[in-house]
Amino acid sequence: MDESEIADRVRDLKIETPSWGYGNSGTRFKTFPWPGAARNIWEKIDDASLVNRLTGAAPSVALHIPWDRVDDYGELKRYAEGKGLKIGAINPNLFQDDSYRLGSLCNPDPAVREKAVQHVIDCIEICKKTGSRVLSLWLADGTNYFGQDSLMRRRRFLEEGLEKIYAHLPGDVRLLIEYKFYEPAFYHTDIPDWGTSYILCKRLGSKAKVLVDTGHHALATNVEQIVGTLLHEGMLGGFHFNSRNYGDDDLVVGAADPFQLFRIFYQITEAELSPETTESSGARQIAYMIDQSHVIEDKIEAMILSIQNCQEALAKALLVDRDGLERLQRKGDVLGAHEVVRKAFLTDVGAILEDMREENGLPPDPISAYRESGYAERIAQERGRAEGAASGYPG
Ligand code: PSV
Ligand code: MN
Repeated sequence: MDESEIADRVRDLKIETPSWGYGNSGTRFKTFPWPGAARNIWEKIDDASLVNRLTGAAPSVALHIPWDRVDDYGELKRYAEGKGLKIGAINPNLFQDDSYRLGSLCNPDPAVREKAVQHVIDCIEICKKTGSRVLSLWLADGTNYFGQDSLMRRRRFLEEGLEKIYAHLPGDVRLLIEYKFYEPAFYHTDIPDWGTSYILCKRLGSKAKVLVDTGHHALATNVEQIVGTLLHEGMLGGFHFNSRNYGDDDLVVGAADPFQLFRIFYQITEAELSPETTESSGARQIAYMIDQSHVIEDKIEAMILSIQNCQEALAKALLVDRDGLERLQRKGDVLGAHEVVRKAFLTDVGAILEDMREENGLPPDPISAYRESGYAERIAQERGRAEGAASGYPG
């Protein structure tokens, strides 16, 4: 692929940023108030809008309900549109109510299960009011001790709840089901892995797809293989991008392991560019989303850097000489084939990205543009330091 084709494809990559990444958040040890951190959804939209203006790549913002609850969602939609943004995925919060101690959709108490289903249905209404096309579901459900509850009974409850939710989905809204192998539950989680999420989605129907959060796997899991498998099955709905060294660290995308991010994007480009899989893989419908919580770093800069790292990984993946690689693969030239992808990864794509940005009227170096804009100083002065977590997670 030549440089101008690479630039065009990278320009088309749109990545959603999460409202909660703009507010204060912390660890279970401490939430450090960041000067100027957004205190409410309106300020989060202001910050997301700046990220979009500087990168040209983040035209939507995900909401978490109730953290971002407002009285008038039509007004919120119009406010976002006035700032050049769309409302993206709606994330129902099924983990912060006292009644969810033993779970939400899998709770042993039918009244709690019903309440959880109703909350998700309310969020579907928010999708309709905001024009959102994605309902993104993550459950904190699980148990801490063997024997605490019946795993199979919980599974039946889960299926029943999801069926009720799915029945309310409008035709143009997709349900993305996220998995996570631990935390906050420590013995089992009810949707631990992509396979469970896949089975649940398959039972529901074609509007349900799997959401891969890159931080939700055991260490040493081959995440790009999961991505490839889901693309093969046409079941990859979207990503929550972030990076991690240990657990679900929610660090800047590509910071901990840029090579893994490249390997993930390579799978996507392979599915997109092979005529046999372009359509069947659903690669063009993938919802690219960031899911980060910034504890000690500048939240806006972290978001810009995450987007740049995705663009870089995609550009490098597109550099791979596919025909040459396939010839070497078929010949069984193990290290020859490896060298093709390694070379692409090690190529500096900075100039391609800078030219692409300039051609599209964007600052060639969005981070410097942000640092020089005075925005951080201005919001620090106007908003001050809000105590506690604005997002409500964790705090
Ligand atoms: C859970 O760890 C998760 O990845 C889910 O996507 C949540 O909605 C998100 O983090 C924010 O808490
Ligand atoms: Mn996530």
